[in-house]
Amino acid sequence: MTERTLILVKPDGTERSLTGQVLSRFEAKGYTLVELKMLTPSAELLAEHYAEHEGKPFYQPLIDFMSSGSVVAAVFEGERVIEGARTIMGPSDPTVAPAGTIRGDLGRDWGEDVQKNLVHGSDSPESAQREIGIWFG
Ligand code: IDP
Ligand code: MG
Repeated sequence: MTERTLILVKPDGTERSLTGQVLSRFEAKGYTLVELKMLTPSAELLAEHYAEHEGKPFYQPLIDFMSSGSVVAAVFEGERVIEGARTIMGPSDPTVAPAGTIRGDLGRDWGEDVQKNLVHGSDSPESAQREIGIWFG
């Protein structure tokens, strides 16, 4: 099967009415949208999703932020979509994310304990399979 990745439009993205702009970048690149839904995720779901970050200083602020509003969860499909989506997103810190990336063009630092950077994308085939199971299983 063609590669798949989990994309999330985070609560800052839905709150700022940027859902369409964020998703359109993956579509415009040529990847295929195969699953889509909107929800306010529970702390339990987010603890599973972000298990690798437990114990880090930004962990609880991250869980609080991600459960604070609507999240749009999507699955995109295509050859090398995991790597390609990460390129489109840009690095985690929106202040230094290059222009042309989602985080670089649409994100900024808001002086909070967690970086609000609009979008999540799986970082490996193992993560993608695990995360798609969590959000769409
Ligand atoms: P990623 O989303 O680019 O894969 P991760 O390292 O997996 O970045 O971190 C998950 C999320 O946690 C980030 O997208 C960001 O919202 C937040 N985060 C990561 N590192 C920091 C940090 O050093 N300070 C504040 N928030 C952070
Ligand atoms: Mg990550």
